[in-house]
Amino acid sequence: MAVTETKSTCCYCGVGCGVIIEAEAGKITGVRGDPDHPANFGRLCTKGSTLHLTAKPDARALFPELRRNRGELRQRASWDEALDHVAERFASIIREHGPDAVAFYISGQLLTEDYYVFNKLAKGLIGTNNVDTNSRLCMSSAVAGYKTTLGADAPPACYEDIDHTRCLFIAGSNTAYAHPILYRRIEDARAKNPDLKIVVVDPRRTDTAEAADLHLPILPGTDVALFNGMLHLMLWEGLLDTRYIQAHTTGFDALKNTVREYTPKMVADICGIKEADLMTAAQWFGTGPTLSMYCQGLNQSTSGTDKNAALINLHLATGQIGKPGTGPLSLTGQPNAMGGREVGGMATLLSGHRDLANAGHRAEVARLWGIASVPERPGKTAVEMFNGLRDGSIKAVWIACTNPAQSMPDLNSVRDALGKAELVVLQEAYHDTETTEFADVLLPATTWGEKEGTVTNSERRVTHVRPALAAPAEARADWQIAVDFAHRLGALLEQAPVAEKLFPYTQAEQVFNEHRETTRGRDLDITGLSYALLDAQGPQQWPFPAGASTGKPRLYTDGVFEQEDGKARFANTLYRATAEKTDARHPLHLNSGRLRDQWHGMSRTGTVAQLFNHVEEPAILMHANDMQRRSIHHGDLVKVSNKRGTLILPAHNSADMAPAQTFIPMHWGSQYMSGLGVNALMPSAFDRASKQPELKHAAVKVEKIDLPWRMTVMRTSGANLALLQQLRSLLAKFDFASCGLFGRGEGTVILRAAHHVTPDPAIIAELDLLLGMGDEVPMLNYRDAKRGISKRILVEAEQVTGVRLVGEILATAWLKEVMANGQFTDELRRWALAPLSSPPSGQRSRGKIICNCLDVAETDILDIIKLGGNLAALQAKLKCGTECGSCVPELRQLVKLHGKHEA
Ligand SMILES: Nc1nc2c(c(=O)[nH]1)N[C@H]1C(S)=C(S)[C@@H](COP(=O)(O)OP(=O)(O)OC[C@H]3O[C@@H](n4cnc5c(=O)[nH]c(N)nc54)[C@H](O)[C@@H]3O)O[C@H]1N2
Ligand SMILES: Nc1nc2c(c(=O)[nH]1)N[C@H]1C(S)=C(S)[C@@H](COP(=O)(O)OP(=O)(O)OC[C@H]3O[C@@H](n4cnc5c(=O)[nH]c(N)nc54)[C@H](O)[C@@H]3O)O[C@H]1N2
Ligand code: SF4
Ligand SMILES: [Mo]
Repeated sequence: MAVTETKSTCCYCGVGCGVIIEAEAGKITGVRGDPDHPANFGRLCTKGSTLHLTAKPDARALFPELRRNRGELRQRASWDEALDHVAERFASIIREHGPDAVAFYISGQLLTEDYYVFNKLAKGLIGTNNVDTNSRLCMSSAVAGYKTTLGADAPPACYEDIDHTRCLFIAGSNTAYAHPILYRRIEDARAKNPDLKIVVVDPRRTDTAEAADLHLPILPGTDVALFNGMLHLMLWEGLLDTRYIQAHTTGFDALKNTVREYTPKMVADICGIKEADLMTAAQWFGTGPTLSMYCQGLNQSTSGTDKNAALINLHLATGQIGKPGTGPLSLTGQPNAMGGREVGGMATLLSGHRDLANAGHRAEVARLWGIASVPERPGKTAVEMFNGLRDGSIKAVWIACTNPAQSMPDLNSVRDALGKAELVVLQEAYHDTETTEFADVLLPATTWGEKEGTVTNSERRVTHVRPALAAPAEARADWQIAVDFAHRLGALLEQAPVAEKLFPYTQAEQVFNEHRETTRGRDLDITGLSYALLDAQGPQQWPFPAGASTGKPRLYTDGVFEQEDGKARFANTLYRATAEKTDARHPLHLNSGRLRDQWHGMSRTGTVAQLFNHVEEPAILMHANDMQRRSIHHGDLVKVSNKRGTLILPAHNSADMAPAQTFIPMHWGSQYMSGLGVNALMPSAFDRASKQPELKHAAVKVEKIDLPWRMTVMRTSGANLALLQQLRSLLAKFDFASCGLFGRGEGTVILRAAHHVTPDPAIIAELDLLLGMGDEVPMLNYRDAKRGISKRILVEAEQVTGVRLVGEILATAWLKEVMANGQFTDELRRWALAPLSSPPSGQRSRGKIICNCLDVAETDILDIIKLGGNLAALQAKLKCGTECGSCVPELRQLVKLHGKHEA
């Protein structure tokens, strides 16, 4: 069978790397970076380079499923049954309660074509603006920040500016983890240009911060004060470009008045940083050329729009925009957050960067779509939409390509809302997510490697996404599902001809061509693009109007902005504290965000064993003093709580955290741990302008919790994913539990659990049955009932394939190594049958895997560093950091922390 190669994109982050997918006999067998793609020139990070390992049907949603009544289990159904049911329910709700009683909650991971069709379905056919997306949790403050200042939602800079800048100002972005291939470009630029200064603004000492020339560990939420304080200093130091301000902007005087108050002393106090550092930042920024990059540390905040605007103010005031090496470059999170904004797939936007609130824009869109009007009433944004479901004003919700029961803030209310909804339709590529539990109808969607369409990355670059395989089983493309539904709903609403006319598409390309037309004459004009051109000339940046031969790498080079008078507007930004203050009862800040090797709710990355090797279990990161004060040791279980919820998980001591601050990764939800994950604790308070919720800050209490009964289970089976799926049903039966994979290849399933008493033996019996490690199975079995200790070791064909430790789990780390090796040794036999529970002496575990590509562990790395080795020595001896490079920032940090410093 011949191997086919298909050019496409990575489906993870907004860097938008090009990939070449290798497929053989109907299976994806490999992936590599596309050397011709201008986002990555052939490189991929740990997540991108393991994409082919996620292409397996085991965890996928493959057939439609339906339940007609709550309380029943969903049953497999045909597409006709499923879609007719949904159409009938939607039609009856719309007839009885009006179009605003239904809603669509979609995703920045959809392709532009998918997005376009959903938006048109809601606004064009049904007549509601209730279409919002997970981009509300992600980019809406960036959109609002750009629009209030520059007049249009367009990142003005490009990746190449990294090579031309002298000050890279990174705020609220852990680029090394979240946009790794962009970070590789930063490392390259630094190597080439020793004058390049990197400033990182982040309350946490992330790998990105660690590598910076200046880290400003500001207190959570104080960015506006910082940026205003920098402007204050730049003003006094004569670092402003007054000619630029005069010629190209308005509103400076009001802002000048405001920032007068932001004295260095006051700002240093608010932000918790040194005045001298503030001065350095202002000087470097003001001298420039300065390129800023920012992400969720700015966006996910009740002052997210102001944070964005206050940073853009600095670029305008210093004239650092529209020139090489300058500009405010908002990093988009999801692969197609930009595309979603382009088609206006949100409750407040319309196609082609138009505004819902603008009557002229509404008329234009209605004309383009050939309908009388588009609805005027603003739609509900994400948090409001789930509130609407809870209070009954919205009866039905259609969710596509996002997992709100895991990713929305204040999960207990969100789950309450989903439980109360009359109808929940979920269009998913994977079978088990936190949201699947609430779905009355599950519609199987195609995903990475199977879809066609386009995406736009952080630098406005559009790439043609191509399928390498046909759809598996009965899965269908997202846009096709929406089109099929539109025809059925149209018929029921006696609007069949309208629906036919609005949704004539049989190919993704037709959708693209229609979307293209809506951009004519707009800031993002792409009338010069086509699938054929993208295929022939590669990915292109917008604007790319008809007749152009290339897109525009930079915007506003002429100093003319998208505001009516052509001038950019300074926003008069005032610092406001975060919505939720810490106090005596909830004294700690809770922050959250991403890990290097996991993606959001882990439906995809959670199927790949090696992606757990870097960080294997959920934990709350804390400062040593905060732990000490509470008598918490590294690894102890703690209870984290506030008025919205509770979460039990291990506490880890982390030098990255400032006192009184804690961090929980966003990835673990109820599919991978007991409890709902960090969003049980996050507030749904949102920014007034952008409606983006504050997912980066909550006030919490942390207490040590004593759960004496402990268990670790590990099993290598031929059907890991199926086992993982079954184990999930047991997670909630323990006070604490987490499950996942580890190792290489298919890896090993692991379940850790703790409970305040010995659990019901029936639960353990059920577990044993799932594991195939019941009493009837011959295996090594040591039991000390008095001490409550038991050890079971399953050996199959000379390989250790199962371990179950109860009561005492000290040997877990060692046994993980044993399992990963597989080899059954005498030493293991002796240990298994002895009362001893700690690992045999001299046995150490490899610890965290730092280099995922070459499987290099922390312990081996530290050995070399302690002998005086530097990064080059590590790369030469262990080869770590020589493949995708994602671990290089961490290797540098380890050398810095543990190396022998030259005297
Ligand atoms: N590995 C990985 N990469 C991803 C993703 C993933 O799931 N996994 N998701 C993608 C998506 S959708 C997104 S949106 C991006 C997000 O990319 P990033 O925004 O870079 O990632 P986060 O970890 O969410 O948050 C960034 C930093 O904001 C800091 N922060 C918290 N509060 C504040 C504050 O008040 N001020 C400032 N200045 N900083 C603060 C946090 O400490 C954190 O280090 O990542 C994308 N890339
Ligand atoms: N505490 C906290 N919460 C956060 C954040 C944070 O920093 N902290 N970040 C927020 C941000 S920035 C974001 S972007 C959100 C992300 O939150 P979500 O959007 O909920 O995250 P994902 O897990 O990526 O969900 C995408 C879903 O789509 C499915 N899927 C994959 N491909 C396809 C496809 O082609 N079609 C369809 N129909 N389905 C598909 C996947 O299986 C997955 O379940 O989380 C937000 N929540
Ligand atoms: S940086 Fe990594 S996750 Fe992001 S697009 Fe590139 S390969 Fe994918
Ligand atoms: Mo995001």
